[in-house]
Amino acid sequence: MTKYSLKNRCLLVLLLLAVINQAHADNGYKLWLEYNRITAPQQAAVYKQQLAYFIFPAASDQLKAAKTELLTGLDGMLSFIPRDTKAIISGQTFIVGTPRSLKSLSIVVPDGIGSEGYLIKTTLINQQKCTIIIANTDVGVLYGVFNFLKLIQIHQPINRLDISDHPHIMYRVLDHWDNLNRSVERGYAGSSIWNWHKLPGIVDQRYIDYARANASVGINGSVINNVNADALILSPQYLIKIQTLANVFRVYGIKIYLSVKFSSPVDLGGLKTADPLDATVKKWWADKADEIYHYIPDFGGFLVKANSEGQPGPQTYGRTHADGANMLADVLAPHHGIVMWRAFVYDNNVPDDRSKQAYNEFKPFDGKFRDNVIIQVKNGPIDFQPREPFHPLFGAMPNTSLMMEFQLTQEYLGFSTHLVYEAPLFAECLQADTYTQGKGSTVSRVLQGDFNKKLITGMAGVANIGSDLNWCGHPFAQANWYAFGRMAWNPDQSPAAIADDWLKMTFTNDAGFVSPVKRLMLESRENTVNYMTPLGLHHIMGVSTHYGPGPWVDNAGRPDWNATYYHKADSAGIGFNRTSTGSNALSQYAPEVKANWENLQTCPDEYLLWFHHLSWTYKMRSGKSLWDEIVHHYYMGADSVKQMTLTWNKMQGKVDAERFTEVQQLMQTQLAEATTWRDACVLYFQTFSKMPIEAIYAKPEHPLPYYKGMKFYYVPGIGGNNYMTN
Ligand code: GCW
Repeated sequence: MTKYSLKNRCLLVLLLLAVINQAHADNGYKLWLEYNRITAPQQAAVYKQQLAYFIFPAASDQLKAAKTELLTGLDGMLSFIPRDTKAIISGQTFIVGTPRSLKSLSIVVPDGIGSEGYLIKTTLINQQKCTIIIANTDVGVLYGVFNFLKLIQIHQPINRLDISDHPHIMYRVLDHWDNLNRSVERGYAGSSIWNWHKLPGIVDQRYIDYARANASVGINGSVINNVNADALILSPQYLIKIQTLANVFRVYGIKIYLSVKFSSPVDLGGLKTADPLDATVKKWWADKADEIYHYIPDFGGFLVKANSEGQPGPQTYGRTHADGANMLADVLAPHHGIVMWRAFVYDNNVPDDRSKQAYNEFKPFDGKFRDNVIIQVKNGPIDFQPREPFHPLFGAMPNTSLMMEFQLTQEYLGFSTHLVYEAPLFAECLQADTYTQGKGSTVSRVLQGDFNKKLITGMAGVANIGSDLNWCGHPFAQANWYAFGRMAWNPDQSPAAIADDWLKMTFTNDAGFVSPVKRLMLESRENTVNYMTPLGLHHIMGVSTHYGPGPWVDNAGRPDWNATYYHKADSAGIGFNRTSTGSNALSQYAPEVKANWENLQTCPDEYLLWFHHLSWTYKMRSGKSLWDEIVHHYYMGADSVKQMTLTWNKMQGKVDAERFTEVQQLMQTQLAEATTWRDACVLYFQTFSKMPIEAIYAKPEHPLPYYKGMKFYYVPGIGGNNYMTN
């Protein structure tokens, strides 16, 4: 007893506590596939009883992956592995597979599930009660297994199941803006996860875990390189590296796509031109396609940014977007590949409102693209702003396949220090009514091909993934990757239901945590709109870096990169007049939408300054003047971050200490940055309004020159050794 002094004993206790604490530490690497142990003994016992035996023959790589996942999940949650059986033991057996893999059981998959759907059902087989997870294909089984595991992750009963599900969108892809030097354009979570130098020899476990996470939400494609593409990606040296990635991804039902530089025949092939109508150019691309498919037989296709922000394209050679896209489509068609051609085009030499240019350039080509071309359109007509109205191209090209491009990486949403759950932003756009086919023609229905079944359908998310331990920089940014996958699978799912699942899978099922934090997530995007760009303001961030406020920016490289181009604040008022007395961008929408947004009585406050230039004293619905309303929104936004910190502080002890502290610190940073946004914008706009900030609000901490003079060095996301400041 006397062997240890009191001091030593105290040290031992401290050490033990540290070890226990360590056991609860969680760096977030496992994402929503934590498979947390179910600690309530009775609940665990019920699951174990129901899952005691299984029949899961797994011959293919995909089925093997599904089986491994299932066992990993059950082991993690229940600390138990089911036993293989041949005979069904009633009420205690589950059966997993396809009609082919389960041939001895004569399983029938119901109609409508398609090639990627699945059925999870409690049923009778040979008069014995069992649970089946079945699909037409191995990848369908994989999706079914992930969803079955989810039921247990979120503590659902599994004794009376009848779930049949299938994707509503065909191409569900992540777009990585990753450069070959491992910098990530607009990436805020470290460097690229593709370790090009070590490929093809070294298969990083991250590639596998990335693929697992994607498959768990149904993402079936990955564009692995930046749309500002390097032609080298098509060289044999890189194709062999890409082959290794493709081999990993294939097991999880994910196809690889490449962003290609339109001038590759010149840059890489040494040709004199990249004119899409030139025979040698066509041959170069056809040979290149054959070469790619030699390495990667199930290669998905190309993503192209053409004639946009300095990238080459068919217009460089006097040709059209259709000429360029169709030429590439023709070389991919024999291999069943597709072309995703971006509509993100605008040109400062075109003397028209930037928001109108994509529509003007693409609408005339409706019906002119090959069947394996899909036009990738950003959710709004400018550029992933905290809030934009839906892009007028949705519904406007009924004879062309259109896919959605959302941005998961928070280029305009506070990078990876701000907690912004993006599903409400996605849903707002997806549920917007385009009226292009009458009332109810929502963006979601347009994307699902409801108005032309022959089309191919897709949704892309610009990835927020990097080499950070927790993948996305902010523990809550993982929710945006997760939500994107869920909404690409079914665009009509609710942000609240997705947040609920994600919180339970990622953190805990404790209702005392899930319910307040879910509310916090659901409000977070609106908070950010309020402290950055309320009432329809947009594009007022720092130049180039896009970090922090920059409403004063008026000397950027191009006029349409200036903040002043967008807010048009002057002594008379503020806002961009896009009505028929202004740029008339509204004419690009269906008459019902145009009428609604053109009329100040019906235009929602959210879009007010996007479409209208109004006087500072304009009387808002609230009764306040426009100026007071702007100020109110900025203060409300920053204050809501303060509220968020208070809610989070109460969560201490409900989640692991590591992530609790990390989020707590991130929120303090967010609060400071939100306050900067508020003060800088209010002070700047006040130089035009000349109206006071109501006395109920705290005075900005510093005068305007202080904010204008803020310098930020080596801001992440702009690549290479670029050293740009605001
Ligand atoms: O939002 C802008 C970004 C660019 C990006 C471009 C695009 C990849 O600031 O960094 O380039 O959009 O979507 O092509």
